This record gives sequence, C-alpha cells and structure tokens, in this order.
Amino acid sequence: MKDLTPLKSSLDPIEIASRDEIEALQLERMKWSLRHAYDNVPFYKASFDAAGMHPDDLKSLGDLAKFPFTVKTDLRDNYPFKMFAVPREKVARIHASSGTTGQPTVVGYTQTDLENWASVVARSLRAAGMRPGDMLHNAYGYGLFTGGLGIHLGADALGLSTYPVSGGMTPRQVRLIDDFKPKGITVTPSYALSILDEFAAQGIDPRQSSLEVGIFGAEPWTNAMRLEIEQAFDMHAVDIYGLSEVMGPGVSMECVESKDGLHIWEDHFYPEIINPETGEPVADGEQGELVFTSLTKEAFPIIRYRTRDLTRLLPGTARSMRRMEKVTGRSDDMIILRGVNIFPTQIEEALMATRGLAPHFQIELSRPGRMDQMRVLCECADASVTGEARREAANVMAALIKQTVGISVKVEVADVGGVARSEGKALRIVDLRPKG
Ligand code: DLL
Repeated sequence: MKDLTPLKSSLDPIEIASRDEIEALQLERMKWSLRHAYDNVPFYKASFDAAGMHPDDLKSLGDLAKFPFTVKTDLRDNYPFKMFAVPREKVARIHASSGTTGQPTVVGYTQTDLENWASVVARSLRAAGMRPGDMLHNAYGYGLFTGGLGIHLGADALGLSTYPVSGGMTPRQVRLIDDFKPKGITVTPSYALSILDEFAAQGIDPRQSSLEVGIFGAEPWTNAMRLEIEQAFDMHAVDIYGLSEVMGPGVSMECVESKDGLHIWEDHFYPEIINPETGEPVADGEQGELVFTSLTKEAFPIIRYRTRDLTRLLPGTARSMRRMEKVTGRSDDMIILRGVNIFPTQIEEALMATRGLAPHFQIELSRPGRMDQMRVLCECADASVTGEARREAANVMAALIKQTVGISVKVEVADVGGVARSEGKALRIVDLRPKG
C-alpha cells in the first residue's frame, strides 16, 4: 500500500493548532451557539428555562454539562421544521432520516452551513489521503440520506473528480471502478463487501484495481474487518463518522497515516461522553455515550445531543483534535440476551477470527419457548467449504462467542450468497421476538 500521508502544509491550521487555541475558539463559538439556539428555537428556550439555565451561564467549556440534553424524540416532536433557527427561506438544503421506525427526523442547512460541511468533509477526505485532482467513486446513497450529497460537497471543495454512482447496481460499480480507475471509494463497509463479491463474480482481481483508499462509515465495523478489506483490495481502509442530526458524514475522521481512531473536527462539533444510565460525564478515556453540541450551525443548532453511539474520547495524535475510538455500536442495537449485553461488532469479531467463513452475517433473535435465542447466520467463504468443514466453522465461531461474550448461540453456515446483502447500511439484527 502506498504512503498517502498528507503534507503538513496542506492541512487547515486549526487541525494542528495548540489545545489552548482550539479551546479558546470552542468557548467563543459555544457561547454563540447556545445563544443562537435559545433566541431562535422555542424548544431550546423552554428546555433551558426548565433546567434553570441561560446561555449567559456558560463561562467555561465545562459549564456545558449543566445544560439539558436533546434527544431524538425532541426532534420528532418538532417535526418538520420547528427545530430550525432561521427563517425557512434561509434554509438552503434539507435532509431527513428514512423514517422507517417512525416519524422521520428532518435537518436543515443554510448556505454557510453547507460551506462548513464541505470544509470538514474536504478535511476528512484529505486525511484519508485524497488530493486535489484525484478521482473518487462515491457509492454512498444520494437522496435524503446525508452520505452521498455530504461526501460530494466535500469532494468538490477539495477539488476531486467525483462521480456520483450512489448505492446499488453492483455489477456497474465494478465496471466503473475497472474503467474509470478511481483512487478512492466512499461506501459503507458492508456494501464494500458486496462489491468485493462482484469483483470475483466478474473474474477481476480487486488487488489489481486502481483503488488506493476506501473511506468507510455510516455503520459500525471492526478493526478485523479493516484488515480483511485492506487485504482483499490491497488498499488503505479508514473510518469516517457522522450523523445527520449533527451534520452528516465528516463529524470525525480517521487519518490514513495513523488509523488509530477518529479525530473529531472540534472547531465545529464539541464532544462529551456520558454514562448512558445516569447522564453524568464520565472520566477522561472511559467508555460511554457520545454527546455532541454544534458550534457553528445556523439552520439547525444542536445542543448536547445524545447520539446513543458508544465510544470513548482519546487525546489527539496525527492532529491536535481529540479522537473517538471506533464506535462499538449504538445503544439501540445492543442485544440483551439472557442478561448479557451483546453488540453486533462482537459477533463480527468472532466471525472474522473463524476460518472458512465469508465476512457477511445477520443475527436473528427469537423466543421459541420462554427463553430468547440468538441465531447467527453466516455463509461459507467459497463452494469448497462443505459438510464437515462447515460444521467445524460453525462450532469454532460459536465457541469463540461463548468465550468472548459468554453466551451460547446457534451459528448456521449457509451457501455462498445465503446472507442478505446491503446496498447501504447493513441490517444486522432481525428481531422475531413477540413485541411487548
Ligand atoms: O450515517 C452519516 C454518514 C454517512 C456517516 C456516510 C459516514 C459516512 P445517519 O444516517 O444519520 O448519518 O446515521 C448516523 O450511523 O449515529 C452511528 O450510529 C452510525 N454511524 C455513522 N458513521 C459511523 C461509523 C450517517 N463510522 C448513525 N462507525 C450514527 C459506526 C457509524 N457507526
């Protein structure tokens, strides 16, 4: 793999500024953001007033912890535009969550917000090793989802040659990579695996492709999966994180030269980690729920938003801005099985450590009697894995899960193609348990 480390002179000065400079800028911007939210969004006025807090009470960054949280239902309750802090006609772009599990969440951006978003995504793409003039295959979905258009904004700002292929039509994805010869690909890790399968189906060696870096996010993925993808494509694989409520892709990004967690672009997004049960801040470096406060957003300021993503904060390395460790999972995706907490990433780790299996999986939860049961559906790596070898792989993986997570699960190994493929975010959990 090529060394893609960006030149120091190409970075935004704030990326490598001193902590004092970063914190001074954060404090000034946080004061503005709290006031802007309080003065322009009735929800924030009511929520601050109810907590007995006023924007003027913020004297230091630590004071933020005295302000109330914002949660997903607050956004749903204010559907569609009541969380906007500017007149509707100043909103240049609207995105929304798919709304498959209820009321969609709607977010808005002014022209300035779009410029800031472009700049943090450009920074992220540069941290991945992309340079002006490089070609990008952008396979994140275009539409109300922030992935496709968000990456596109930043790619334009960095000066890449981008083609908006979006997700789906997998044979065409491979064809375009083969014909156009992009340097980078932006895609969910699970869809990257579908593209990988398609390379094999077309008899093309992915290691001979032009790709030098893959920029993967929008769903959890493990370091074991990173190695698998890097090996399969002979390219770097780096992690990009974000959520629509806070901006979209580009809230934090891993640097290609260090691959040691994601630097949060702290000049725009202020992170905290709290204990999800008590809501109290945890000690530095401890695991908990990630909470974000926007520092510059005009149309949709967000104060102490509980992301439900679990991670921990670490000091800066390749950049001065703090890092978040790879996300373990969302608290919503945490499975509680017979009293044990399990995340799909733990199943992914066991799968990646088992020989003879492909990196695709789905978890099925059911309740045949009184006890909840978990079945992990995987598939064999290739058609040569049959009979005894399949049973062996299933046993090895079940034993690994028992060892690392402490529960007994049933592992089933299907034929090649037996696990449903994603074209965007993978559906990891199918819950067949009776509701209520
Ligand atoms: O997924 C934005 C995005 C697009 C990020 C493209 C990266 C690349 P939402 O659809 O609002 O936005 O979903 C946000 O996805 O709260 C996490 O649970 C999860 N997520 C996003 N990036 C990562 C990541 C986009 N790198 C939700 N690792 C977040 C783990 C991620 N989970």
